[in-house]
Amino acid sequence: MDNDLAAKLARREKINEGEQVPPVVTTVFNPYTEFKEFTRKQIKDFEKMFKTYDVGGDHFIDFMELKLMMEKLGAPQTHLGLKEMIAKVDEDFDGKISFREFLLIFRKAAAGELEEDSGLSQLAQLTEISVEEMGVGGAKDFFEAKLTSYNIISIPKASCVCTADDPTVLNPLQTIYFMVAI
Ligand SMILES: [Ca+2]
Repeated sequence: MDNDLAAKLARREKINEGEQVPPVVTTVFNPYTEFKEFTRKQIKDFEKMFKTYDVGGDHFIDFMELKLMMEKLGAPQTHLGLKEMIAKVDEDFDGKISFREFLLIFRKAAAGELEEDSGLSQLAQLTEISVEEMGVGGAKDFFEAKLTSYNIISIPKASCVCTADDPTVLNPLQTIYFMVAI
């Protein structure tokens, strides 16, 4: 049984026994209180950046989006390198980067916790430069162009981008849906 369900059942049991039980508070991630080391402006900028790279708009940066992001930043990573980048901040083990996990990259960078020249350290350094240079709109254009080129060039050879045993990578058919959805 998952913890949430167990907690709910335990609470229901207490209510049935006539006990006073405080209401269950659902914790919503609040970047401003959880990441107090960043200014509101910085968090807004991180959020814009995150949304730019979250091409699919599902509030996560997944493997393929991270791959494109690193290419865009001029620091393309190997398949294994990308996996390692995600693993370093993937606190909920879902194989993709939430906005909270994205902020962890910059927290770790600021705290000097990232290995020099590691993928995440490059990401932290390069995103700052890239947003200043081209603005978020420019990055978005790049992704759209990139996806169009995937449409033309990569689909016939999709097997080289997609690994059958890798659930986080889209298969060619899903890639088509993914692009249509945009
Ligand atoms: Ca995650």
